[in-house]
Amino acid sequence: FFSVLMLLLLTACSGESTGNEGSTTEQTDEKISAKFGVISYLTGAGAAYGEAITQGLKLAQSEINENGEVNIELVIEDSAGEAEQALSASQKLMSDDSTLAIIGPTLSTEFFAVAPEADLNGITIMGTSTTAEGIPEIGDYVFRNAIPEALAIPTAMEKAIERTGAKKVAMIYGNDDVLTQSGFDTMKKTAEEMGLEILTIETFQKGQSDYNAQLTKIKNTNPDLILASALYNEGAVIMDQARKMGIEVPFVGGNGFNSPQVIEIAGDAANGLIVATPWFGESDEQKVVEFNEKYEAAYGKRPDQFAAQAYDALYIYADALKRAGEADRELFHEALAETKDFEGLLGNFSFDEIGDVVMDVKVVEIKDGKFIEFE
Ligand code: 1QQ
Repeated sequence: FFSVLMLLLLTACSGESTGNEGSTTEQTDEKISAKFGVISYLTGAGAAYGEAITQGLKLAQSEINENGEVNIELVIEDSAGEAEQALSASQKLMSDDSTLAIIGPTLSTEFFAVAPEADLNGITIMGTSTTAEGIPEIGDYVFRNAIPEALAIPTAMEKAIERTGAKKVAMIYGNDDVLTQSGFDTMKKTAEEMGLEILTIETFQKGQSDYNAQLTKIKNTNPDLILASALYNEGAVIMDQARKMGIEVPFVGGNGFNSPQVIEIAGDAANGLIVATPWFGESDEQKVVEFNEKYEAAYGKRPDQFAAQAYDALYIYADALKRAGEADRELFHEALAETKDFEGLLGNFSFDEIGDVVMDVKVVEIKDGKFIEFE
């Protein structure tokens, strides 16, 4: 009898979202349920990015659901950092009519494969870590809450140059990844605009383990500073090998370096890395301290930038869902696009008219094995 009653109640509540199996809590009239698809880099060389992102999402999910206004289900798929796998994961998610919107994938390389199709299908998609040039421009349904390299890198470079007085720079970047290529383009343009002398430009590929040839050339040009655009695995090894060769100058890195994995892999060799980020984990701001504590209690480690951005992203989605009033793809899209002055963990957040980020960025450096504020 009870289950029949529940069924009647559910059908009476809404014709929309009856697919929330696993939800045993009582339904109230106002409660909106929604299913979000997540595509994340969970296995392979850059899996720490995806691990942080999904942990940030899950922490936010449990808080949001506990709060009771909306109920969010996350369906998480692994992309392994591969564009093709990300695409098939997204097709699986999109073919489910009850998927309201998508979060991810992790890498810009993957995102450029997935987002055009989501856009074509009228499914909102938001990157929480995708910082290459041109992401929100993919289409009307495409958003991100990660700071674009075009904004982050010049901020980091200006501060680094101002403080070190560097005039001559060497550059190194991965030329087989959308983000590392885009970060390099921004670094080069910024260096030219700042009147810096570019001594040499070196390239590498994903998974490379020996940078001796590139670093020898860089060392011989005697730069004041190195500009590096890399994901954490390659970036950390580059720094490690550079220090072992006696290259002591600071590095300015792109978003790939915003992972504690750089310190984990390179150890002391990571000291002297300068990078821009909206996240400062050592902050004594109440909301940051609380987030650190909750995250550490849940996952046994400190959160990083990627966890923080994903955490905010789900709150931004939940906020849009509330304003949409129901789990409808069109209403959700409209509500999300109107996100303005959202107060998140990372501060005040709005979308601009194309779905790109409007928020502040900080510059941090690695010193004594920690990301500290770069004054
Ligand atoms: C991108 C990035 C990466 C560092 C995400 C993990 O910024 O691919 O756009």
